[in-house]
Amino acid sequence: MSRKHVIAVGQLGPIMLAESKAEAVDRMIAMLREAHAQGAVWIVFPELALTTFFPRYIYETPEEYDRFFEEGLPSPAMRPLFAEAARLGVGFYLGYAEKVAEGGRMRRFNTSILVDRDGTVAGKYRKVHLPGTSEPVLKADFEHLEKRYFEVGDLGFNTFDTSIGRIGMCICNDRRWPETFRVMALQGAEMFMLGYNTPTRNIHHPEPAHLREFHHRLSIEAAAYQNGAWVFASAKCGAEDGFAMIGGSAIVAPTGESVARTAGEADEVICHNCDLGLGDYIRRTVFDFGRHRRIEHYGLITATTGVIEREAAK
Ligand code: CDV
Repeated sequence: MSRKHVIAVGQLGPIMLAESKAEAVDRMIAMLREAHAQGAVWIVFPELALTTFFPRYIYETPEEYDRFFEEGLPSPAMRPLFAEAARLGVGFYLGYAEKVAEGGRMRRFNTSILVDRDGTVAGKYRKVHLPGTSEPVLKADFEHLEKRYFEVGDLGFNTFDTSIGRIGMCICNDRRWPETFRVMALQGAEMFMLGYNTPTRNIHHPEPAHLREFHHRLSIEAAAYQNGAWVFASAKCGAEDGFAMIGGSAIVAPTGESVARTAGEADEVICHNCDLGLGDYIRRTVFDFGRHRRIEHYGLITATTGVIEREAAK
């Protein structure tokens, strides 16, 4: 069986607060069709792809923010996308805000799904590394309140066997953490798919703007190489009601090289004919985990979160 597939990334330009989910879905369907016309069998859409990046705003009650969330799979808003993707035989990754009744209470997560080429849901992931705060910082003209609106994901970093191969998922900030990818690579992930919304300005520290895109690229290229797997990273970007977010959506080969990148900050499709065998030599040689990993020295990775305090030497 051929292990080559044309896979696409469907970057979204800005979605304004006033824009409807139906409009966002129409834009994704247009990109789905474009990807299909280029021979793609799968397309990766961004994090929270149905609405503006609402965690930048302060809302007090669920009555105010529940309009950004989806219930059920497919949710009513997603149905046209599911239908068109199944008709074309194109699988997809989609990020959305999930609201679900579980354990006798209402829960909310920053979630992504994999939908296979026949329209069946092949996997679900709930974002683990939630950035920002739960209370407003109030020093900036926008906030990053993911910890206010979402619970930490409870599904772990799994991999999913699909019609095109074994896929692992993560979301935005997760890509900055090497643990994310290694856990999935240890389960044989051949592809990592992720969406992101990365504000151009770091509200926690006055960082030069160019570093935002550099750190994004550094993270996904390192993840691909260090795990011998493909990375597909899809931005929602541009200025949403004046709040700028980086573009730089990319397809990264297991060699760590970006083989396709978006050029702008609008809706844009990039595709690449991906050889899933390309990472085999990396996983057989320098990153042959079974031969070279030294887990007896990695205990601290799961034993502590922060740096261990040590008395200063006299
Ligand atoms: N949506 C995100 O997770 N954004 C973060 C920002 C806050 C740094 C990111 O890692 O891109």
